[in-house]
Formats: sequence, C-alpha cells, structure tokens
Amino acid sequence: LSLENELRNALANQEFELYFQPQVHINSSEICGMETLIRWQHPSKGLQYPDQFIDTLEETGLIVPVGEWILKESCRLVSSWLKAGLPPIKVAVNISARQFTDPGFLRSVEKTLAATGLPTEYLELEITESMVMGNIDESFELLQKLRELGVTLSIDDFGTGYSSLSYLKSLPVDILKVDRSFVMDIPNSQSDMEITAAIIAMAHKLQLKVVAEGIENPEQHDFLNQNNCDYGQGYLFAKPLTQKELIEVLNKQR
Ligand code: G
Ligand code: G
Ligand code: MN
Ligand code: NA
Repeated sequence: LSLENELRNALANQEFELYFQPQVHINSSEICGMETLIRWQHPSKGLQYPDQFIDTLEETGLIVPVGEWILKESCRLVSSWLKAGLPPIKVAVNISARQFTDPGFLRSVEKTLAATGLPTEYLELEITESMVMGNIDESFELLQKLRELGVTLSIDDFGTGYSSLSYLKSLPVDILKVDRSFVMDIPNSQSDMEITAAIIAMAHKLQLKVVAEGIENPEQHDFLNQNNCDYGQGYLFAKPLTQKELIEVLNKQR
C-alpha cells in the first residue's frame, strides 16, 4: 500500500489522533491556551509524527479533508470541555497552505463553529508567512473575514519565512509565534537574544501579542519574561499531551 492510500484509509478508519500542547502566560506560567498537534496511530507501526506524513498529505491534497477533520475535532473537543466546566482555554489549530487557499475554507470554519457550538473567541488559527505572501490581496481579504468572525489569527514559525516587514504593519493578525530556532540557543547566542527581543518589541509596537515556541529551560523563560514576551510554549511547561493528560492538567489548575 502506498503512503497516500494508507493515509486515505487512516482518515476513513479514524486513525488520526489529536494531541494538545499547553501554552502559558509567560509571567505566571498559568495555562492560557493549547495548540492542536496531529498524530497517526498506525495499525502496525504505532504512533507516527507529522514529519512522517504531513508532506504527503499536502502533496496529495488529502490535507484538505484531514485538516477539516482536525479543525472540527478540535472545536468539538474544546466545546465539550467548556460545557463540562473545565477552565476555559483557547485552542490554536495549524492550517496548511492547501487548506488556506481552498475556496471553501472560510465557509468550513463558519460551519464548524456553528456545528460544534464553540464560541468563536476560543478558536485561533495558525498560518505561516509564506501562505500569506503567495497572494497578498486575496489572503488579506480572507484574514479580514476570519477576524470578522471573531477568530484569533497567529503567524506560526515567525522569522523563518520570507515575509516582508512592510506587509506586517497592515497584516490583519493578532499574534506572532517566534520560531523555536530563535529560542533554542538562548542564553548562549547573543544574536538570537537580540533578534528575539527585537521581534517582541516590534510586535508590541504593532499591537500584536507574542508566543515564544520551544522553551525548554528556565534561562530561556527568564529571558523571555524580562523582555515582556506574552505567552510561551515548550517542554519546560508541557509536551504535547493526550486528551486524557490535558484534562488532568486542566483539572489541577481549577
Ligand atoms: O507535533 P510536532 O511536534 O511534531 O509537529 C511538527 C510540525 O507538523 C508542526 O510544526 C506543524 O507545522 C505540523 N503539524 C502538526 N500538527 C498539525 C496539524 O494539525 N495540521 C497541520 N497542517 N500541520 C500540523
Ligand atoms: O506548529 P509547529 O511547527 O510550531 O509545531 C510545534 C512542534 O514543536 C511540535 O512538533 C512540537 O512537538 C514541537 N515542540 C514543542 N515544544 C518543544 C520544545 O520545547 N522543544 C522542541 N525541541 N520541540 C518542541
Ligand atoms: Mn504551530
Ligand atoms: Na512553529
């Protein structure tokens, strides 16, 4: 069986699973959100990570139906947790380029919110710089419409794509996610510290919030706190968790 056909079966047989990585307020370490990360429970090979299958999903276009499932399942779960009285936190869902440029995307977000009953303010969509830069006029319009729905928008892997700073000032988004590659070598790399501090300062001047990714040690956390980073995500706080593990963590926090 080709990987493509295996992935087709995986969707039909519900072999995909959602993990959730908590995001925290940098200054208190309290959980304020989570990012959905897909995994594939392969019938014979066990748990598969996105680097083993995301590219194939993209190339085959399967990412559109799979991405729709990820969005719907994320909204459905978070809506049910809210109804069960767990502490209210937002969910950030990664959107792939193929999904973003699919003409049905806006409609599918609207339908998903309506069908799952998730209040719009609990949904965040993560897109990347290159997705926006491909077709600036069209993507600005789409981002604007998503925002009008009340969805929060963030730029994932910020600093690694080739976006132009001149567009950033008018880009209709709410959050920049500083890529893990800038955080990784703090506190040893002076230049990475300068860049990270500059991204945070620039974002704040543009009224954007900042999430730092890949925080693994207290030195990185301290540096980001001293430089007024808003939110953080990384193994120091929590790894991507199963639904059961996430619910345990949320229950402890209430
Ligand atoms: O989960 P992991 O830690 O290995 O994720 C690796 C990368 O795979 C992420 O940076 C992200 O770009 C991608 N990825 C993970 N989950 C999803 C998802 O649900 N949808 C999309 N489009 N990409 C994802
Ligand atoms: O969407 P994005 O490309 O940012 O996906 C986040 C990826 O980074 C996931 O694969 C997740 O498992 C991984 N990750 C999350 N926190 C850490 C961390 O602290 N260190 C490292 N090395 N990877 C992390
Ligand atoms: Mn992401
Ligand atoms: Na990222």
